[in-house]
Amino acid sequence: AHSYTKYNTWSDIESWMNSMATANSDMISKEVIGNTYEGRPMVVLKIGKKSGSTKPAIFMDCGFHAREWISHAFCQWFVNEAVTAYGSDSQMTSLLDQMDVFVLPVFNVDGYVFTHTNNRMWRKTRSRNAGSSCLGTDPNRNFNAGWCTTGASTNPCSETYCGTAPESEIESKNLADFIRKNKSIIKAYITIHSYSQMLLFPYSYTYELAADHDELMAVAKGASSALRSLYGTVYTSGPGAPTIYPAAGGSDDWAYDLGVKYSYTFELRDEGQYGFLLPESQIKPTCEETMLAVKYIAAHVQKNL
Ligand code: 0X9
Ligand code: ZN
Ligand code: ZN
Repeated sequence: AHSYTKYNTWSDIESWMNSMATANSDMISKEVIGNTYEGRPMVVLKIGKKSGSTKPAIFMDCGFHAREWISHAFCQWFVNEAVTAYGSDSQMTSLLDQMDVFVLPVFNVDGYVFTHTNNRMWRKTRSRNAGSSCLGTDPNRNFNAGWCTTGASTNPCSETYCGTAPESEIESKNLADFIRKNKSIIKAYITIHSYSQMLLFPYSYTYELAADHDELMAVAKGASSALRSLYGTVYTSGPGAPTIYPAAGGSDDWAYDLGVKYSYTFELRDEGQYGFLLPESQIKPTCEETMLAVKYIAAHVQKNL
């Protein structure tokens, strides 16, 4: 059964998405943006007050990397908070009145299933690679942003294999197609990873500063202090390359270069004590503090529409 304070299986997440959409049909609509390599649906939940005209939107995904289970947990938490806080929390109400939030709760569905059934530490997709017995591509090295020029590998057995071309993975292509199709309304792109407690923004494929560096940094610092205000969890903010490591082909850099100015990667708890095996007892505090940071970014985006 589904629980917000447990790491749910794909099957429980799938049923949960259906019940959330059915129970909140005035606020949530479901769209399948394509299927994964193994044929599972990539589901986007559009959350917002229904309106006659097209609304500007924020896009958020979770579960790029299969083993980063706190990421998947956060998207589910966010969807629930959004629908329950609407009408009582003034910021959430104003956000969902003015904007839609597209949430992709599980990007790398095949990988996530594999972490439950075979290998808890799996990271990549599960696609076959020609001429190799190693499976999978790192989806966060598979986007068209300095693709495979730094911090990525051409070896299919590597954890950071960039694939045969940008968007060679069907999951990356499905996401990129959806964002391209909705490019005129998407004002922010947020992608949730773990771990290391960082709030990153472009660029990671180069040390050059983004044109919007100062604003992106100011918003990241504001979001990080909002997060810290709840339990004292310290986040480091900065561009990917100097803050975590240079790594090309990420979805954040790709979305930014496409024109989505507010492009952020969260690296949630912790700093390595448990790493990817973050205990379920930390789901609630991690999600509650992260909500404050995401809402801070959303408020800034809204203010600048
Ligand atoms: O390496 C990554 O893809 C991310 N770290 S993780 O430990 N979750 O794998 C960081 C992504 C930062 N952004 C880019 N490299 N574009
Ligand atoms: Zn990751
Ligand atoms: Zn709450």
